[in-house]
Amino acid sequence: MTAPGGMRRRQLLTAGLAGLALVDAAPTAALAQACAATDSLRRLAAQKGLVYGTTIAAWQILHDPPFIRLVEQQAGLVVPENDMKWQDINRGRPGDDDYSRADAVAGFAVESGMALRGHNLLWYFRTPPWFFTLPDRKAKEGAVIAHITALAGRYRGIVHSWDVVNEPIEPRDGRPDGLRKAVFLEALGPGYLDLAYRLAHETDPAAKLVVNEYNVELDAPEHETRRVVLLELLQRMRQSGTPVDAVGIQAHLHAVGGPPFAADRFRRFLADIAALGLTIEITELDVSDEEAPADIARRDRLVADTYRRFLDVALDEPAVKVVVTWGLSDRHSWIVRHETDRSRWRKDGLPSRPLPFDAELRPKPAFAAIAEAFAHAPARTPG
Ligand code: 9MR
Repeated sequence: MTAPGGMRRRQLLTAGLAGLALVDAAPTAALAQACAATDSLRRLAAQKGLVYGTTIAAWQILHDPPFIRLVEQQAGLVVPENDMKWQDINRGRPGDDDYSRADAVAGFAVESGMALRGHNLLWYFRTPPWFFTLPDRKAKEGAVIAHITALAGRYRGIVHSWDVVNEPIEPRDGRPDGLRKAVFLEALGPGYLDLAYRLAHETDPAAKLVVNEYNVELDAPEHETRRVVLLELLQRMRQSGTPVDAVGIQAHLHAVGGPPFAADRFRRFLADIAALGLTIEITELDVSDEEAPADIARRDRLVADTYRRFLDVALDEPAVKVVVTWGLSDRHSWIVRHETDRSRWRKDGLPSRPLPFDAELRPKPAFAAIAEAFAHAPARTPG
């Protein structure tokens, strides 16, 4: 990693943690035992030229030291689950930005020698409410430019890859180009993508620029359409010289229910992305168990098998360079927190178990499945 341009590394950490009481606690005996018995996903991934990472949050750095120690043991990369989203940085009026949580995550990554993913510069779903009330196109373009310049500029030189535009496609919206009819497209037209990627590149030339998308891995007409539309978008971006380096595949999977994994089509899809000269990052992998049986051993087995089936195919593609799980322990997961659609909650009210470590930070079969997938993956050039 090169030296940061926006802020000095030490400044990032101290600025982010300023004013907040830093809790520190000795590791529990149980955690120490589990860690000793557990190889690290970071090391297994690195042996194959892969980077393994997880989400974290600033409040976890401050208030959950045992979890953070597990992150330091297991992950080579972190991504703020929410702390860099526009609406999380700006909770008030234009310009009234609070980067303290984002700074804390970035500072933690730097201090721990981990790579940092930037998530994200633009996402229709987390745009501050005032943006929608700006009077005209010029004002909206100005706000987008100011936001990207400020956010990408602040962490210049320390971000491994930026999700520049999160979730830009939605074929169901009916446009011939498959783009999502949402705030930025409506305000600035389809050219907003080129504007965002060019500006991100100018602001932080070292960061890889990613198009991050979901629902592109199953054997279902909707997923097939999304694969086609996403490839077409990437082709257009390559042809027009829009600076894009990688595709982020979120991969929020389900252990039971819904369409099956489209192993062969997904394999071809990854090869098609690679043929465009792009790398691939698995950016938000988790496995929800809402329709799996209550019995924990059976449930954990089904979740683990889902991780393994998916990763075995994904990691066969040498353009895949990064695997991020959307959380590391069931202690901190959007699925367990019920931030998913109500239809996706377990009917029996039992807590979900979607991640490699349980809520007590003990490794689960999902951990072993990911470890084995890394161990069996072909080696690749790091990217
Ligand atoms: O996990 C995130 C959850 O805590 C937030 O409430 C939600 C809205 O900001 O975003 C979740 O993360 C999403 C990610 O940023 C983009 N892809 C889908 C993820 C799950 O909704």
